[in-house]
Amino acid sequence: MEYNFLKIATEGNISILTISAPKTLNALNSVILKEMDDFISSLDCNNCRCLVITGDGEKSFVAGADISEMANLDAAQGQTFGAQGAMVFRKIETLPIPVIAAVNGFALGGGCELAMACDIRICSDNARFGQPEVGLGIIPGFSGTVRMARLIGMGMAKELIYTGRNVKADEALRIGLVNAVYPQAELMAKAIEMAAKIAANAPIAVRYAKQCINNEYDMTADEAIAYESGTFGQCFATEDQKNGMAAFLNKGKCEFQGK
Ligand code: CO8
Repeated sequence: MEYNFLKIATEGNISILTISAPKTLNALNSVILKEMDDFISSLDCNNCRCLVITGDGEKSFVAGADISEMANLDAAQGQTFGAQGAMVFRKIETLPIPVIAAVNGFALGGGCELAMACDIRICSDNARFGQPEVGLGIIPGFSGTVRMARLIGMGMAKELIYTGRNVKADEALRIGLVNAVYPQAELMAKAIEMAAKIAANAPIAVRYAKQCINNEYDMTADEAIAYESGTFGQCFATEDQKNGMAAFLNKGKCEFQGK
């Protein structure tokens, strides 16, 4: 598929999605969101074992939703635009395979929300995170009020969303918004290294782990424990489990087939 605002690359069984709208620091408009939806929906998760999302250039991951597109929306149009972004980000969050955000600069508004919809966030040392929406007369509309409190806790999420202040990479690391910070030049190599480590593991088990962590979040402890036990049991119906354990017992290494 041809895209105007996305660059797609593949390294082995890892896919790399680069959002590319240099004139607006990769801000998300409805066309880019549609292209992201098309790409996510068409991704072959049987062959691809991990997705990395980044932004083009060295300045910005995604500088938010496109303010020029939003400026004249009425309430109904605002809801439609918000729902479009929220739907695409939910597809990313629930994609069967893990998604790593390699945040290479500004991750503001919808950019921070996109990063939070990914499973794991790492960033460059020049990255800046923030939810500046209240300074524009709106609130985070791509599920930022939902995910930020879950990720970094209610108190810190409320501070960041009410003040709209920017968070530098070192603070993002301290508050758990990102897992690691690297020099800009090393970021993509580190993201691919992490993706390759994930991709070398048993893919069905990795999927089940993601499914468990996501789905168990909204369950009671008893429901969650039962859900994990059931899913754990399913692992024993895979060839990967048989081959992985046999390889361990024979002091070898397993090339998992995802069966
Ligand atoms: N939308 C549209 N254009 C943008 C955006 C954006 N979010 N961000 C940057 N641009 C454009 C600038 O207008 C500028 O264009 P031009 O060259 O034509 O003047 C170009 O990108 C370069 O930007 P700057 O000159 O401003 O670059 P600086 O290095 O001076 O500043 C910043 C970089 C700090 C990132 C600055 O551009 C900025 O503050 N951008 C806006 C950040 C922001 O407020 N983002 C949040 C937007 S709101 C949002 O994301 C809500 C999500 C939920 C939506 C729900 C819908 C209902």
